[in-house]
Amino acid sequence: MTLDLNRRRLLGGGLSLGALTLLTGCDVSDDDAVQKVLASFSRWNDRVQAALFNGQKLAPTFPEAMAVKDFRYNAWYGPERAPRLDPAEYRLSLAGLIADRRPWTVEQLHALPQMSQITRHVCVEGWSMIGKWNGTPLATFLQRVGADTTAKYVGFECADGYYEGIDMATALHPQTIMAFGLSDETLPTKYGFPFKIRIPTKLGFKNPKFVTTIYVTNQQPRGFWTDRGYNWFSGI
Ligand SMILES: Nc1nc2c(c(=O)[nH]1)N[C@H]1C(S)=C(S)[C@@H](COP(=O)(O)O)O[C@H]1N2
Ligand SMILES: [Mo]
Repeated sequence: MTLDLNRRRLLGGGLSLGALTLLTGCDVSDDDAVQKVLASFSRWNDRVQAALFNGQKLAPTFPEAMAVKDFRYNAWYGPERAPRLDPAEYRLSLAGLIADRRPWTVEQLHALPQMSQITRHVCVEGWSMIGKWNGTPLATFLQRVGADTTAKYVGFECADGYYEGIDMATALHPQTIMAFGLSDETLPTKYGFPFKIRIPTKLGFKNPKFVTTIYVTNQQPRGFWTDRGYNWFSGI
């Protein structure tokens, strides 16, 4: 399933995991195929990927019956060490190029308009899984707080010390959500309570959990796994 550069150029921003499946006949749920997709992600230079990213092209969605209820947990430590954030104490901090930087409570966050998505999460460790997440488009939230959406990036800091950042086109993408629920239930502790940023156009590690700060900036935010050698863009 080697796609040469010209074919990649032809595919342009339309290249998705679904398209790769069709073109290559590889089932991306197959671990070996996932590895090959991942290898092609890394070979592809960040800048080219960002330029080709189409802000409106949707990641594949799946029927409800394909959503896995017992979702796989992942972090660099075991689930028993996942931060337990007290819903009464928790506050989401806002920083950077945002007009209204008042902190948000869980109650306020849960009152935001919500949608659901059934999409595939792909982890660089070579597994993928379809899940159902409920939440608010990050674009809706950014507009609500008066974020400068002409800025280049949105960054995230997490209760476990993790950190990530995305370009504004990805932040405003209609499938990029603040996920408050998984499998129609409140997002459990280990999956990122009170919310994770769910981005089906990105690899799993660009989906930060236990988010405690959202900031808007023109400087490219660092990423936990990018600092450890993975591509910053890591998307489709
Ligand atoms: N805060 C935080 N977010 C994180 C991670 C982490 O270690 N800490 N791991 C990332 C990785 S590598 C993956 S695959 C997903 C796993 O999310 P899940 O536990 O909901 O499957 O979370 C991502 N977000
Ligand atoms: Mo991952």
